[in-house]
Amino acid sequence: MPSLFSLENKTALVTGASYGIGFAIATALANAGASIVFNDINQDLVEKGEKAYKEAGLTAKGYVCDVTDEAAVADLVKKIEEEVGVIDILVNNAGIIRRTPMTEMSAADFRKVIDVDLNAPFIVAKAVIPSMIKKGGGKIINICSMMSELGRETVSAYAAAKGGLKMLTKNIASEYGQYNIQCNGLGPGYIETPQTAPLRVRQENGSRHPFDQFIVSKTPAERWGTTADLQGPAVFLASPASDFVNGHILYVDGGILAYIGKQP
Ligand code: NAP
Ligand code: GCO
Repeated sequence: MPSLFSLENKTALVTGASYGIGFAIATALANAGASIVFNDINQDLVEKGEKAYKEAGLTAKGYVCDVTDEAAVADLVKKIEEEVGVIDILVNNAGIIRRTPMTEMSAADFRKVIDVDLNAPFIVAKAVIPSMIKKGGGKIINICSMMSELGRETVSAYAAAKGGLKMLTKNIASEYGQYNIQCNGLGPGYIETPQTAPLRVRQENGSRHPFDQFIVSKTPAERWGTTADLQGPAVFLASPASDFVNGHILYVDGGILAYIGKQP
């Protein structure tokens, strides 16, 4: 009996997966048996990603594609279906953040974050669902955030996008569950990646960044997450083990959302 967590004979597209969380998730899906395809925004990043997968002993085919470009995404999905196969698993991972006080943020910057972090998951999901329906089902995993549930200073666009992504996840689950498509969110806590590097940079006196200390104090696990912490939950949401899990946001945050915080 194949494992409930086997992804053998499945094709998985992970967006923005040359490094960071996307790379870790794609690696886990590959180790569970999936064939990996990924995209990134330029050829250099795609080549960097393909080299990294090869060094990890994995095969992954990379494509250059800006996930906010609907025509480019349609071409990407067509090319993947011709060259690799129908996409069984989609991980909408590509994302950006802009940390600026809202009253100082330009509308253009706000729109850019919404475009990558919310509009693009819609665009890519819309492109892969028709073939999933024809094939008899599929898995969509949207990478949400603590900011799908909480706000904080300077991340208004990102929180609006990730909050919207939570509801887009629930709506895709509602609209396409009848076709055996499960759409769920994976909500990482604070994870050590290039995106959060500015929040962890050591101070001149060698002390940890105040935000670094703050996050550790707000996390029952008393540490930042690593991309490896996300691998098991991602395989679960991509596998038959989660066939009756739909519209759920699985938070992988070390307990941040459960914790009121240590008494001063
Ligand atoms: P990251 O290190 O910044 O990587 C994001 C990836 O997405 C990069 O490869 C980036 O390429 C790519 N990308 C950005 N815009 C794109 C576009 N328009 N088209 C195609 N690819 C694009 O971020 P990360 O920390 O790994 O985060 C990955 C996802 O997890 C994001 O959705 C993020 O919001 C989410 N998340 C992160 C954390 C965390 O603590 N790190 C926690 C919760 C959720 P470039 O290098 O060209 O930008
Ligand atoms: C920030 C961080 C967070 C993380 C993540 C938390 O500036 O607050 O970048 O937003 O990226 O989304 O789950």
